[in-house]
Amino acid sequence: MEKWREWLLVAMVVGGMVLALARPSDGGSGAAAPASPSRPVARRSPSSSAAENALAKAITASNGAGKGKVVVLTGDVLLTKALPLIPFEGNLVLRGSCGRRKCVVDGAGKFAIFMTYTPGCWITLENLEFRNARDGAVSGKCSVIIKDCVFRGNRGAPVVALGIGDPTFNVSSTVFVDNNSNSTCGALCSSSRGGGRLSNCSFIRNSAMGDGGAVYLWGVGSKPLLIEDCTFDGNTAGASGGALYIEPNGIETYADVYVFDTQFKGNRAKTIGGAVTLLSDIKGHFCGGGMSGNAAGSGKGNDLALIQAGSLPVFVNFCPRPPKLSVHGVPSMNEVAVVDNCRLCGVSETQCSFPFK
Ligand SMILES: *[C@@H]1O[C@H](CO)[C@@H](O)[C@H](O)[C@H]1NC(C)=O
Ligand SMILES: *[C@@H]1O[C@H](CO)[C@@H](O)[C@H](O)[C@H]1NC(C)=O
Ligand SMILES: *[C@@H]1O[C@H](CO)[C@@H](O)[C@H](O)[C@H]1NC(C)=O
Ligand SMILES: CC(=O)N[C@H]1CO[C@H](CO)[C@@H](O)[C@@H]1O
Repeated sequence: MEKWREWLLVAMVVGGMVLALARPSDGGSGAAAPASPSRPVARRSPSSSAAENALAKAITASNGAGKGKVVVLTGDVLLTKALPLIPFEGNLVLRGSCGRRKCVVDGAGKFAIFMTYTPGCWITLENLEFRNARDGAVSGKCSVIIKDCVFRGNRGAPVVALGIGDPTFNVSSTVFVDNNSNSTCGALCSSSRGGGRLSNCSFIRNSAMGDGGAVYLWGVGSKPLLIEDCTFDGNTAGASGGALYIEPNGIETYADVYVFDTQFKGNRAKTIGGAVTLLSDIKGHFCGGGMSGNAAGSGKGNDLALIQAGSLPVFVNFCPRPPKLSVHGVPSMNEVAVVDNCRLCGVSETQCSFPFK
């Protein structure tokens, strides 16, 4: 079992305990001043320590007086200690307002940033940069909405990680650059069944020691995953799936993954699947986009690896027409890949042909 999954399981087990510890300070402190949109919490607090305190209070209040209220950060925060955990059923909405640049929340290479062990929470982040987090910028069981953000130079455990359960993610216009993970997924991973969407995101030079140099999705479930208008450039995996590694949870039949108008360039995997690795019983729908300059250390599937993990094949289709790709099938191409139709890509079936047979 991969390290981060183990970690998530441990997190589930200790969840109840953490919740009990967190309860006394949930909401009731009164000291927290989460802002309404017109009264930003940190506007009068230009120093990092004031902003750090305000952020900590906003987190604590996110299941009390501050639930769902927009907290506006107007200065950078360099963490000097760990922030509180996102409370059970908390709803934190944080927006940066630092003029033309993004306000930075910096983990100082020592601290994780937003963590939770309990479900039922939401985290919304807008117009912020997260740097130098150690062992996670956003992790746990909250659903996340991330818009116009940057994740740069974070390291250790996965940067954005959604745990087991039903959390969902909606990440748009966000850049993940130079993040490193010491297990799977250099940038984002999810073991949720809640589905999710990545839209207009860039994943640049992220690296993972295990599978999925940028993105690793496990336990996809019946809710679809959508990756649209994204770029995966120069990501590296110490194992398989230089940019993307996706495997289903084996409970639901067929998980749909839609990859629309997305470019994969110069990604590398040590084993197979230089850009993308899909395991059965995934249905991968690649519509538009392209792959170039990707490489697998084994020379097998420089672009794409399709792995039959159970008895079922991997379904994959490229629309409107198959590009010339380096594809590797395990155990063999004929057994793992089955032609699907192009309807879901908005192209009629007759315009579609199967690339591998
Ligand atoms: C890497 O992973 C281990 C175990 O998962 C963790 O304890 C460690 O702190 C991580 N981070 C770094 C920066 O090595
Ligand atoms: C995801 O976020 C985008 C951009 O903010 C928004 O347009 C879209 O409606 C959101 N989708 C869902 C399902 O919440
Ligand atoms: C896409 O994301 C970039 C940031 O990487 C942003 O500058 C651009 O405005 C976004 N485009 C759209 C259509 O939202
Ligand atoms: C803080 C950190 O580990 N930064 C690294 C992020 O990734 C790039 C490239 O993968 C490295 O060059 C950085 O040192």
